[in-house]
Amino acid sequence: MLTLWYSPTSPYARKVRVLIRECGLRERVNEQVALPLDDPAVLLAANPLGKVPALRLDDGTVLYDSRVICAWLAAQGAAVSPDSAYWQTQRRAALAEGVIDASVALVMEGRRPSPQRSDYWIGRWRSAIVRSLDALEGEVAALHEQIDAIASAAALGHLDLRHPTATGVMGGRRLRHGMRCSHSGHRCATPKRPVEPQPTRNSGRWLSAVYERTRT
Ligand SMILES: N[C@@H](CCC(=O)N[C@@H](CS)C(=O)NCC(=O)O)C(=O)O
Repeated sequence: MLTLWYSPTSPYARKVRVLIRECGLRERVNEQVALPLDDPAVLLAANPLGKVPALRLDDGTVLYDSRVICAWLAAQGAAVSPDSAYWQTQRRAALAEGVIDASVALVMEGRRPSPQRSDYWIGRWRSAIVRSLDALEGEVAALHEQIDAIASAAALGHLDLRHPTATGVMGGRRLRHGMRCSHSGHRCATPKRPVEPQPTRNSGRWLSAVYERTRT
């Protein structure tokens, strides 16, 4: 049985729920309400961005965001559909893109006159970034030369560019290390003494080059 976490008013979730019905998959999906602003533990565990919708598949893996879920649903009837690795790559790309969204939102919020700034949203975006960098760090070995790795490098590059004093707080140390990206303002370099397991297949040099390109 698939599980979809959704909020009744979310247009992203609604899109997914309509497609579930259009694809004739309603019987296969257990739809569970999860109100994101309440930070339900089950949703945070499913999606470190803390957003709905999120879809747990039969094998226990989870997909988000709504575009990835919709693409997966649409592929279910197809004679040939991409394998699980493809969907997890798309899901990681969505995770990194969510970090970018939160990082950009923090910049925009910072440009508002201070009485108009929302500590509540600043706190939510920061928490989402911390959780998501943690999750990406846990998967650094899976970041190959694909869109998820590019989006992760772009996310780190934006965090370093726009929040240079906060990157330590927001984390990503192991992710940077795995991707061999240095912290705020320095060239990406291979660390002198590796202290963390290195990714099995990805090319640190390639990722460093991508990261550098996000900084120019
Ligand atoms: N790009 C995401 C956007 C999902 C999204 O922003 N969902 C909102 C509900 S409409 C949410 O969960 N917000 C919680 C938050 O921003 O912390 C998608 O397509 O699924």
